[in-house]
Amino acid sequence: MLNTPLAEQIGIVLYGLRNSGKSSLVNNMLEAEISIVSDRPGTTTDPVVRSIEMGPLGPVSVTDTAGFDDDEDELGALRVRRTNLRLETADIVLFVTPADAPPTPAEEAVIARLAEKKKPALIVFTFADRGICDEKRRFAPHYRKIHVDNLSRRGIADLNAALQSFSDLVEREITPLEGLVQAGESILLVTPIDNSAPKARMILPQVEVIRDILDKDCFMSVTKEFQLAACYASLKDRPSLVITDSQAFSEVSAVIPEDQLLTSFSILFARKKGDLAYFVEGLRRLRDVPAGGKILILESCKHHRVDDDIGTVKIPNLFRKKVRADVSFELLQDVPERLSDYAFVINCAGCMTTHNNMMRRIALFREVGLAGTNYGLFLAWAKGLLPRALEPFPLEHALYNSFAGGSDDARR
Ligand SMILES: Nc1nc2c(ncn2[C@@H]2O[C@H](COP(=O)(O)OP(=O)(O)OP(=O)(O)O)[C@@H](O)[C@H]2O)c(=O)[nH]1
Ligand SMILES: [Mg+2]
Repeated sequence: MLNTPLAEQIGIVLYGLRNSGKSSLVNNMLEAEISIVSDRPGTTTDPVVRSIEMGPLGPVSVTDTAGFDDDEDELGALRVRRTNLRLETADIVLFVTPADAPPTPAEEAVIARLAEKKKPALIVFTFADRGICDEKRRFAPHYRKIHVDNLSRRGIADLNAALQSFSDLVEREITPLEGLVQAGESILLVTPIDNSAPKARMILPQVEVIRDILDKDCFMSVTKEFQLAACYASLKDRPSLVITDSQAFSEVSAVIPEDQLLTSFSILFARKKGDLAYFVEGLRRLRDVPAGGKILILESCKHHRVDDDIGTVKIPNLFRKKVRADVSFELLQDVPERLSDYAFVINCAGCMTTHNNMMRRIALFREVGLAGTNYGLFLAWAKGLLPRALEPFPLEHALYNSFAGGSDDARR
């Protein structure tokens, strides 16, 4: 389980008022003293995340959060914003509330929001040792309730069993080649090995694609770009799909026949991690970015930045060159509150986040009509790899051609 990247895990988030017993519940669920428990309200300040294997749900991450009523000062308000963001991106919410206290208006409002968003959730009535008050009996009628006494651990087994009922609800990420290849087909991979390649190993997208090819009972050839012509000529049957690293796309495209299906690892992962149609549609809207517009670069993790860092250097430079120069950029790791401040959003490749997470971000952008794309699609567009790299995806290919006029270049 510890080898499963966080991105592949189902995210369970505990949400509730201060002192409602969230941290006690996390410790009981994980059978470990992970979170500090005390009777002082506001004990948990930053989200605490732990992984655990949970039957049919597989590996899950459980996140303990700060109470959502911790907003008395500026720091508290910041914590609440952080907690709320966890709520948005949760796969399953455990709404924690003491059985013996009437629901507060804030709690009622959260339940209404969860219902509106159709968020999978369970209500956990903590302090069950004190009995349940009448108002709580009528609380959140459409949700399943589990009664837990954190002191004796009564109800924890019921909670774990109830969580298993979500195994159907939880959408799993597609594999890189899902729906693209059939058993018995051959695939050709082009993987340049240059100075930026890690020593003695392949990068994660390549490894995942290789594994998926084997899982799908297909077979493959793998070559560096400068041996592609020889490799291609040596193949008895033509591969059903050629997948290349984006940086070698133009070279590969020139070497193999025009009617040979070709795409890039990053486009496969844009589809796996997000909504390819939204990312493609965003390319059309690049021409609407106004003078002085603010471009949001939204990443999912903090990583070590190199000199030509993609989010802070590469993408802004290309944007200024290919779209317009008179714009500003802001790089964030979380969706900001005022999305209306931005003219366009470019999402990272999402290696460290889940498909669900990315889809929820996209739903927020759609809600306010914010157009966007992701790193892979933007780079493919800017380097003139479209529409060819979209040919294996007929719908998105047609969408792109509908505004790019079938030309190889939708750029102005
Ligand atoms: N009797 C009883 N006490 C509980 C129960 N759950 C938690 N407590 C106590 O309530 C207090 C608060 O519990 P925490 O688990 O720290 O609550 P929290 O929701 O994490 O609080 P914050 O981090 O401040 O938001 C502690 O003193 C716990 O021992 C329960 O089911 N029954
Ligand atoms: Mg706590």
